[in-house]
Amino acid sequence: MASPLPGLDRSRLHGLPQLGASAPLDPARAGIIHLGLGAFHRAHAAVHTARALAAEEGDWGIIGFANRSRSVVDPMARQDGLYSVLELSDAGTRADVVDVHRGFGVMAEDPEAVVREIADPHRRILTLTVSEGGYFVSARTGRLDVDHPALRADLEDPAHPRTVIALLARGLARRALGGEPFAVLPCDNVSSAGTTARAMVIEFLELTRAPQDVLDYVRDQVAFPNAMVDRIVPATSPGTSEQVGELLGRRDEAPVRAERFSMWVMEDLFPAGRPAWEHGGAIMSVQPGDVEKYEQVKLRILNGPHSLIAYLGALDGRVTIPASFEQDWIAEATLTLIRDENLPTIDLPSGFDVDGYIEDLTHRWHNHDLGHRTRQVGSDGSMRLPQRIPSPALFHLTSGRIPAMLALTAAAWFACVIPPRGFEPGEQARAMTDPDQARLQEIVTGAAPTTPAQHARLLLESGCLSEELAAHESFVELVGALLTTIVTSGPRAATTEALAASLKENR
Ligand code: CS2
Repeated sequence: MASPLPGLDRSRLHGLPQLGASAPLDPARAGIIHLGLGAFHRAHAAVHTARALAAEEGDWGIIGFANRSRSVVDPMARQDGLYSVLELSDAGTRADVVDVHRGFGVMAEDPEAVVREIADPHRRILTLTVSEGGYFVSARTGRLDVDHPALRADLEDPAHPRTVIALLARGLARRALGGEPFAVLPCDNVSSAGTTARAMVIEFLELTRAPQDVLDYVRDQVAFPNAMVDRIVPATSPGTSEQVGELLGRRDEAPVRAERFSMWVMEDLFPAGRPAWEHGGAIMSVQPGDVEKYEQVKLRILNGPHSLIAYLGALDGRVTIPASFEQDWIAEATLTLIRDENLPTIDLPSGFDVDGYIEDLTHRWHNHDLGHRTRQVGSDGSMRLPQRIPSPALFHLTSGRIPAMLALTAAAWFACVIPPRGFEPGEQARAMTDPDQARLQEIVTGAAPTTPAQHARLLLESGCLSEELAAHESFVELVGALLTTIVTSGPRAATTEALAASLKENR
């Protein structure tokens, strides 16, 4: 039997391709806190930060907190904070060791540690990847979701915060005592994520009757830059460690895999300083308002259509995004959604090459080596689709046109995750998870609809995408008709029907 590979640690880094500062980073002076230490952060912001540090030194080590699980923090701590990023593209496969993390914790186990870190004047920026649900925005009101049980518990007992919004509020309140400026930089696919996070934190502070000087501090001294983040990062699989082992000759227990493409555009609002991210591949200096335009590009050209590929593909039995996107009918549906329905709703950033972005994207979706799964992209639709469907759909509906590919996205989501009684969506769809699945299922079970069209109506009228959208009868009817076709004749027939109806005038 071959002898096991040596593990990854600082004494064995020599000769490996590395990303990070050449000078040691002092954990006590690490300038960044990250909440949500998962694969995306480690393949995206951490890589850009490590590259920035390689170009220009600074106290920008990262203290990383996982949400609940120890599955990443334990091996990373054992490996001196090191891990590798396996890059898979048709330009080849490579692995680099990233060296930028200097401390670890688990939010659910020790929330007070997060509060302490935020109050520490050496920390100057907090980055966030907590997914759409972590912002606690009500899809109904656009304000803080005060009906959410976890948030309600924090509102009742703000001294023992559990949710990210309450942790931020508590941490910033303590930091206000010293008054050092700070920046909170969200890195999730949420529209105007910085502005949104700021509004939720301030609303939380107001609802919990925070002192005026704390509110003044957060309003005046804490920046919440908006940002657009883009890199496809599938979940790490057991094969990732094997591939890294072959490339680096080391045993890495916490690798991540990603495509080659990576983009990060952010507002340059960092009152306490920042890494030289412009030297680490990020775009910093854009016109005012442009970052939000980049966010819309990302949500409507990539994320929304990505969901459509995942749901149609899963219903067609496809395991991965590339296997799904290489079906002609799925590609046609996706490109019609991008070009005809979503693109006209976007105000493009100045100088942005949208055709180039779309061309790159179709290439990225063909990446078989990456093996991004339809079940992963299709999960958490109840959190993701409210960011992806209602605004562009309303843009057309209010002008009397039918956004049929957006309706198809909703119908295919229902078919996969909250299927009508008696419809079997298949193994890939069954494997999709969603925190709201049981509640949505209950809505339809309780009302016992007799047709797929009634099933779709009940779900839409529950406001699961948006109450405003559910008030458009033509949209509700079309989602019902498309769900009926999926059930009776399959996703391909429903796609043909949607393509024929796309942007027809609604008379
Ligand atoms: C995907 C994103 O799962 C999803 O919803 O659309 O995770 C997507 O891969 C990234 O945003 C790409 O930047």
